[in-house]
Amino acid sequence: MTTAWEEFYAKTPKPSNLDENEKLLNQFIAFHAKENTKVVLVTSGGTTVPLEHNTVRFVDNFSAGSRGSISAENFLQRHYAVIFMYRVKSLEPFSRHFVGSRLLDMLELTTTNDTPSVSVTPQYVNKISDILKKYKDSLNQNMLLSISFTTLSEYLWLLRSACQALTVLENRAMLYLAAAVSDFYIPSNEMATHKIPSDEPPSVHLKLVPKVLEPLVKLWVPKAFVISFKLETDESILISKARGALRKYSHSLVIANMLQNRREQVVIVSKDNQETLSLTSKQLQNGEEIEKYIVDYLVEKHKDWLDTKL
Ligand code: PAZ
Repeated sequence: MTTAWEEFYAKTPKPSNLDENEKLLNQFIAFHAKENTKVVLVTSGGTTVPLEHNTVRFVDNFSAGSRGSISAENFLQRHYAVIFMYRVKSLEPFSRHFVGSRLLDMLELTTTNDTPSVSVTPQYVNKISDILKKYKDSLNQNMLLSISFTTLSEYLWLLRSACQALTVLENRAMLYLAAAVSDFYIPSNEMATHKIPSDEPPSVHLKLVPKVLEPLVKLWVPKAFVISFKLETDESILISKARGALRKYSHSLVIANMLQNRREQVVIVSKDNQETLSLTSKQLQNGEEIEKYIVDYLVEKHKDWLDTKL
């Protein structure tokens, strides 16, 4: 019998740039297989579900990409090579520090004899050069590969390809699945071709997205250290949902977070334990980010787990 996820891939056309992305993934992973580096796949940002093939409208999933982009920087800091799989226009490592008009606010314009010149305001030179150095180093040392998606189907195709490419690294691969992935979608063969007319209320029939964590853990990267995320708005069901996911998919850890306080608290749930990581209001005021503590925790857990595989 065909499973829901097999049916999804059989019926959903693959993205036109998938072959190119697979090439980049294979080159990056082959390099790190030789170097013996640990590699983490960080997924980040929300997926869209188009309502029309010629898309004017879509349903979007909430996520700015903060969790993923901050975590990616912290994994690099801990010497992991990072595959950053992100939603187009969501936050990216390093450039996230300069979004909106922040970069412009750090620059000065002077004009001498009608000739304009631009420089960094002295108080920001250290900050910019520090971030720029880390960014350039991560590219020059081939430690960061960024690949992007927008729609749910692009995400699911890319995720499978990334997982399959990571198999060669066996236990050295970590998956950090922070993207906010749609639970509902319209199958390609049921989607309107053109813009849905607005002369009467449309009837939109959404189907459940197949839970790909199951084949991911069992078939695509069975030896990897896999961490999924669980986002809820009702605290009373958060931990039971996280435990339910662990029971169902038997992966390594679930990071449970509430929409309302996700920047300051997460609970890391394992089969027989749960640990709360939180920031004090003073730490928050000082600009500390919880992702540093999450990544430190995971790096240690990955190390302990690798030791059990020797
Ligand atoms: O990207 P962001 O920092 O705004 O939000 C991060 C998050 C809440 C999307 C992430 O921590 C998360 O829980 N991702 C999984 C969401 C889900 O349960 O589908």
